[in-house]
Amino acid sequence: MSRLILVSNRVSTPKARGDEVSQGGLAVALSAALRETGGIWFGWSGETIETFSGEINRQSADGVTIATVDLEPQDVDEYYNGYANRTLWPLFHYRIDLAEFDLQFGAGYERVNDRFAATVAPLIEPDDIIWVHDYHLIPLGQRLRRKGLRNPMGFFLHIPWPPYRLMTALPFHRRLVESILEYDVIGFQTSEWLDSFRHYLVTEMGLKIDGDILVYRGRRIKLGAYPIGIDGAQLDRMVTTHNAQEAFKTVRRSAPNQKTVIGVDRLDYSKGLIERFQGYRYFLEHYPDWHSKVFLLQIAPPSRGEVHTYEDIRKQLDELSGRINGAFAHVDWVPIRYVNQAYPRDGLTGFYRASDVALVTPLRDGMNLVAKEFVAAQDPEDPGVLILSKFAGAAEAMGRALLVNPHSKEQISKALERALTMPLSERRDRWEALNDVVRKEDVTAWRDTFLADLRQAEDKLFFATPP
Ligand code: GDG
Repeated sequence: MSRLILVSNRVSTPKARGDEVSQGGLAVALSAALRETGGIWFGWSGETIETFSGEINRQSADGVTIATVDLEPQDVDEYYNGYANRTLWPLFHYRIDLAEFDLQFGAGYERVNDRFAATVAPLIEPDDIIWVHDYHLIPLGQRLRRKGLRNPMGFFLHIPWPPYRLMTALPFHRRLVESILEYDVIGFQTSEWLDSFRHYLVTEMGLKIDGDILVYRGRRIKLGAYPIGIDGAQLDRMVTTHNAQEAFKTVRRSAPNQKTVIGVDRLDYSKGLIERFQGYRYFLEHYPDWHSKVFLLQIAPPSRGEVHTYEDIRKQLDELSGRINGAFAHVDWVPIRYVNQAYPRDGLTGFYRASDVALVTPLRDGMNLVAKEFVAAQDPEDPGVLILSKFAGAAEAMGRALLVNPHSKEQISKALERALTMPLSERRDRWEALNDVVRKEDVTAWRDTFLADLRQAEDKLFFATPP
């Protein structure tokens, strides 16, 4: 089988071999695929260097090479903090009000994609297949093609694809979309994001799509939805570890007569944390019987601190959680425990298991793995209840969760009351259905389906040489 070349903005390097605590399911699954065929995982080191040199930091083991490059501070500002996280991220998460359109960002984005292409191209052999990840690197395939590479290339977008009209608000949107059409397989998390992409192709570009195949300039491109998932077996192992059990006991002992509602999110405006806290406050106002009997444990490790909108949301959340606690707390009860630190993955699974309800209420989310991790970590005899935003990609297959509109404090509040009083038989029934989905649509299925399609491109089933 041909070697696999993975390219993503950041590369996951395990601290130790088989270290499950430092590597998430996605990294483990991709590393395993690399080990099967041999290959390279390429990306930014996370380090900066005064002048870009293209010098590669390498680490090789088991036929797999981890290769990274350092970027200039200006690259990081314009490409990573700029175009990726201040333009595409907000726009693709429907926050056009937060999107910044700056020519310098676009120039930096293209420059870094060129730099990535120039650095990785010499490492690629003619028989390799290439899999590029996420919004940071949309034009990479095109840049590799310009260097004469004819390898099968696939692209997977981890975040939503915005509706047609929103996409056209991006200056030079067509240039970005044309670059994506250099791949042979283009994958999205859900059929909703895929439909938005198709809508753009048909309406804006007048293209015809035959089933899931787009014929573009004489080439056949496969378009698909590939829902990402978790590694269920990894989670099962983690939940039985000492750390997980300690974390479980810490939560249970800290409030023996209270129910636990958990939220776990990167501190990001797309995760709907403000709306979640407001929904929880509404619940406390309307169901006073629950005072002293429930608390919300919100774990929210800060991310992207260099982008000012993230500072803003952090301030708002500090204030709102403080105000809610100030208004409702008693000497022996704090309604929100708002924690701004990251926990090790194994401890996190203990928190999930100790919780009665999870509030997963993003305003928009490509998929959302927390929803799946919470379900997989439950005790089958006495499972907790998942409250899930209908705007998370995960909702497409997890219809047995309590689905809510995350903008509606009434719906969040009602769902909380329903979840906290749900009879055991209903909890089990819903959990079994959800757990089936989580175990079936797991990270291995995601990876293997995508790679199978990419290998079909290799066999020229989708991929045809221009006439
Ligand atoms: C993007 C897309 C898509 C969270 N807190 C801690 C911690 N986490 C872990 C969770 C989970 C991961 O981070 C977050 O994944 P999500 O899927 O929820 O969200 P994004 O980070 O926005 O990811 C998303 C995903 O890519 C995959 O395609 O699902 O839609 O936005 O695994 O457990 N991990 C540790 N400590 C924490 O405190 N160790």
